Amino acid sequence: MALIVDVVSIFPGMFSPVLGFGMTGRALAKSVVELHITDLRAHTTDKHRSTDDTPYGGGSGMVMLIEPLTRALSAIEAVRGRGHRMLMSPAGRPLTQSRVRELSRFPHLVLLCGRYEGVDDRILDYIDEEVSLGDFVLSGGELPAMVVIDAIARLLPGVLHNENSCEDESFQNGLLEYPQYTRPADFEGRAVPSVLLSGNHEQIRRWRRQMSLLRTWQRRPELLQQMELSAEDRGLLAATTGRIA
Ligand code: 9D3
Repeated sequence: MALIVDVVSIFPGMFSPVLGFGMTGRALAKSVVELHITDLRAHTTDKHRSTDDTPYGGGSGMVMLIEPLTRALSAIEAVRGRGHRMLMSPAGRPLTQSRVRELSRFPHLVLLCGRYEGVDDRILDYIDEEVSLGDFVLSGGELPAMVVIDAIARLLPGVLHNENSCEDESFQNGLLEYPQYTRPADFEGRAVPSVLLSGNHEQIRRWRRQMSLLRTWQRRPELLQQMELSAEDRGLLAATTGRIA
């Protein structure tokens, strides 16, 4: 069963040039994801085909009109059902890998992309959740919608070449990834760590785990705080940070 994804945007042309490549391109080609782009302007009713207007109460910027948005939602519902409706919004809940995993289990997602300074707040009664990518300002919800689609598509069965390479990735296990290398073994005097050329798979496993722990400790200490370290993990980390386990 394919995941159906509807997107509503005033820039419908942004999506296929980006999503047509790589893993999302493969998901679309294999019909693992069924993507439907709705041009919001097709659901406007005035002669100027307006999708926004000035805010009540004054102030700078424009606000997206609720009517074209809810008309687009109704048109989608009439054809493919209601779906799980998500508004891309800087005021939303920040996306996490665990939420991405949950979203990948819905049969039908409807992503609304805002532009301008925001959307008429009454839209909240017509959607199921607001999703943000984090605390930085973009010019619209289109890139976030594509990020959501990319993050979900790569989890769906039949999209990844190597189904296992999803398993031990960073965030899946709560740690940052260990450093990786490929040829040459020496590049401008920078040698690949010798353990990786040793053929000792138990030593390699321990070294990789240790590097994951060290990098997380150095760069994302809050991730370590949240997790329960095994006795081996505490030993490996202590041995490389010089702190006691
Ligand atoms: C003046 C206050 N601004 C909020 C920080 C208004 C505003 C700016 C930019 C409202 C919307 C936008 C467009 N951004 C998105 O639609 C958006 C977004 C983002 O800007 N950052 C992170 N995640 C997202 S999801 C959608």
